[in-house]
Formats: sequence, structure tokens, C-alpha cells
Amino acid sequence: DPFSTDPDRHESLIVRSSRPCNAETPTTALGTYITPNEVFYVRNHLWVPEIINPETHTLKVELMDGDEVEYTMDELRKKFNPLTITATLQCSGNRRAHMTRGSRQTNGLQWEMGAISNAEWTGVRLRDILADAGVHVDDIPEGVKHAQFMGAEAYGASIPIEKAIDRRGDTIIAYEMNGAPLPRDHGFPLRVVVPGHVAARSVKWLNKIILSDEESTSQWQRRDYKCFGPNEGKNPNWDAAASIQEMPVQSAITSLKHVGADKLNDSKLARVYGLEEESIVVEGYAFAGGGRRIVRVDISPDDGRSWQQAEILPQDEKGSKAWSWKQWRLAFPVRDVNQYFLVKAVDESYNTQPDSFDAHYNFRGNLTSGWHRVSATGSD
Ligand code: MTE
Ligand code: MO
Repeated sequence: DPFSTDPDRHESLIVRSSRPCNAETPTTALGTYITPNEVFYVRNHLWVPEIINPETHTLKVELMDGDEVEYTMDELRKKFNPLTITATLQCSGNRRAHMTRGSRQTNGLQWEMGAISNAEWTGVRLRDILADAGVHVDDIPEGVKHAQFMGAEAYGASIPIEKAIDRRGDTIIAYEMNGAPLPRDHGFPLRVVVPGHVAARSVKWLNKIILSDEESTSQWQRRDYKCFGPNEGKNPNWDAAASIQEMPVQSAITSLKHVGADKLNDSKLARVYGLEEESIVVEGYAFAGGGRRIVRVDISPDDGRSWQQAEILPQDEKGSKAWSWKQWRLAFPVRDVNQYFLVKAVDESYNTQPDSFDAHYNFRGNLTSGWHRVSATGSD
């Protein structure tokens, strides 16, 4: 039983499947900017490899001519400058359950809004490793199109070479998560972090990188992580569809707090907002792929008739671009609230989110990003 050596997990994770382990970050932790390692969501397609010895673990880099260069963990740490980035990972299935409820049945784990988390990752630039291995990173030959990644248990995926070599793309080979060695569930001892891209490309338990003229041939590159039109049915043309790479705009409401008239004087929330009457404080996250900054978060307290802009909480984030989610909040007097709250976010390219689930339905429920609609009483 390959699952028998899986690590123990925190009891507050919301488990969607146990073999393999797929578990959401608990809703309360979605309100924290940096997700603690033990409640960072877990998405495993297979088992966690048996404990890998970091003393003997190596990373192989296979070049176009078939030559291989190999690095020990120690060499990676000593030979290259470390880089720390703050980056959100989001599964392409995050909020799939919202699409199922808002449109119709989708295939796959029925994630609510917790298949997303944010951490500080430390490692070395993939660009620097490739340059050291002999790749002309500033003048990449035409034929080199993809960087493929292989995980120790058999998972694999790839990214376009441009993202791998972009100095400001911040693709790193990480060995630390929030200042600690990577936990086993998150790739110990080495994983790729491809910030701004779908988390499926951030391969865990990394042991090999292959430069190639084609994408990874894994099912996770060629089949699973693709998106389709609402009409394309269950047997779409997989080869014709593009692999998911950069993520679209996303947002969700993670908390509604009722501040009763009796609490106006004593509650901290009431003071922070200067509330003068009975109110509801709405909080959540917003995120955009590609390093595109979230520039606005619109909240409706009345199912779309009126809107107001939430306060986006400032955060220190490390890295060349906006790789991490933003937390936001806004309070409404109860008399302005009518049945449903809605949220939609806008990124710096003025991309935003679709207002209907039918319009971006796909049978795999990938990239669900329709406006999150939550009943004022708390259910969605
Ligand atoms: N890497 C390996 N080796 N095996 C996996 O199953 N899952 C991918 C990606 N990398 C996966 C992997 C997917 S689909 C996601 S969403 C992220 O890892 C989840 O990362 P996390 O478990 O650290 O949150
Ligand atoms: Mo995923």
C-alpha cells in the first residue's frame, strides 16, 4: 500500500479524499495572509513518496542534446543565490462545487473555496540553474520551447520556456516554505514554484527537468488541466485545447460577521469601521494570475443592484510581480443588505470575472471564477 507512508495531517484540513490526500484549507485560515504550512491545502494525485533523503537526493537537468547535468541539494544551496517570493498556489479546480451548484454537474473533486493558499517560498531561480547547466538563457535556440518537470512519484507537467528563463518570472526550485524545509505533503525536499500559473505546474518531489520542443506528455499536461466551452460535452477535443498556465481573476467571500447594535461600543470590529448602526462585515480574498495586481474588489450587498469597493489590505510581498492574493474587507449597514452578497475582482489589465456559471461551464469544472454569491445568512 503506497499510501501507508503518507504523513499525518492537521485535523482542521477539510478532507475531500484521503487516498490520495486532497484537502482544503479551513475557511478561517483563508482570512490569514500567509497560510501556515500545516493548513496549506493539499492536492496529491498519487501517494507521497517515502521519505526522500536530502543528502542523496539530486536534481537532473536534461538538455536538448540529451546531455545531463546533476545537482545535489547542497550544490543548489551553495552555488546559487537564494530567492524568496510570496506566491499563491491555486488548484484549477478551486470553487468547482460553486460551478456545480450554479450550473450543473462537473467531474472532479468538489472543492469549495479552499483549494488556494499563500506562502513564502525560498529556493533558487530555475533561470540560474539552466544557465549553469549550459543553456543560453538570454538567447534561447528556437527549438527549445518547454521546461518539463518530473516528480518522484510519477507526476509530471511543463511550462513554456519563456516563463522558465524570465528573470522577472520568478520561477524557482524551492526547498523552503515559510522559513521551514518543505513539508512532505508539499514536495520535500524540492519542488518547482511557478508563480502566477496554475498550481498543477508547480511539481512536487522534483527530481528531473527536461528541456524540450514539446509539452510534458503526462496526462496532467495533455488532458486533465485544460478548459472547454459550455457546449463541448464530455468528449471534447483534448489535443486542440490549450493547457492551462496563467490563472484568470478569482475572488471569494470567506467571512460574514454580524455586529449587532448592542456590540457597537465594545467590539473591535465596530471601532475599526466606525460603525454607527447594526452592520455586517464582509471579508475575503482576491487573486489574479500572471503576476497581475488586483486593483479593485467590488462587493454588492443586494444581489447586484448596488456595488461598493472593498478595502484591499496592504501586504509586504516578495518577488518581481504580484504573485500573491489580497485580503479585502468592507462593512454594510444591515438596512442596505438584501438577501445576497456578491464579490468580483478586477486585475491591472482590467480583466474581471464572469457573472454566470453557465457561461463558463466546462464539464471538468476547471477555472471556476463566477461571481461568488453568498446568502446574507451565511450559506452559498
Ligand atoms: N506534484 C506532484 N509531484 N504530484 C502531484 O500530485 N499536484 C499538483 C501540483 N504538483 C501534484 C504536484 C497540483 S494539481 C496542485 S493543485 C499542487 O501541486 C498542489 O500543491 P500543494 O499540495 O502543495 O498545495
Ligand atoms: Mo490542482
